[in-house]
Amino acid sequence: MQKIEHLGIAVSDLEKSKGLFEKLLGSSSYKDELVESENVMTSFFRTGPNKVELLQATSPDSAIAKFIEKRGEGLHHIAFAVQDIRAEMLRLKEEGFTLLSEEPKKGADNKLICFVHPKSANGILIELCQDIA
Ligand code: CMX
Repeated sequence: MQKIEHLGIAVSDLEKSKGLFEKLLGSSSYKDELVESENVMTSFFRTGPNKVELLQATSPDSAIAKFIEKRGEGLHHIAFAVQDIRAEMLRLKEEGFTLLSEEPKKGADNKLICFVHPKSANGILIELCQDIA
């Protein structure tokens, strides 16, 4: 794993939280992106070499809606940058982690992504992301 690529934060009201994070980080969001396949609207901030991703559900079926219903707003996942996502997926699978998909999927911000189930990672949802060249 190369570095923490971003922290994902589940929010109920993206516009309101964008305002809050703009004040907190002292910078503006550089991108809003709808990820239809995941039923989420996202907004990204840069913090030095890392990023913060705010995620708002666009449907009651969204993992973000379920998360907020159960746990409230807050830290949702930690994403690590990887150079070769398929190799990391294989390595983690062999180490006994539970991957949420057999193949990487197209995620937000021009990335190939794969999630590791929080139940196999000390209660933390982990995302792997590889830049799409
Ligand atoms: N962190 C830690 N625990 C979590 C969690 C999270 N983010 N989300 C759910 N859980 C817990 C639940 O509380 C539940 O715990 P209990 O069994 O103790 O009650 C357990 O995990 C199971 O949760 P579930 O909602 O019943 O559902 P699943 O087993 O199907 O969980 C999950 C799958 C949580 C990994 C999935 O729903 C999820 O969050 N996927 C990621 C989706 C996502 O973030 N998409 C955005 C992508 C945007 C991008 O490109 O970056």
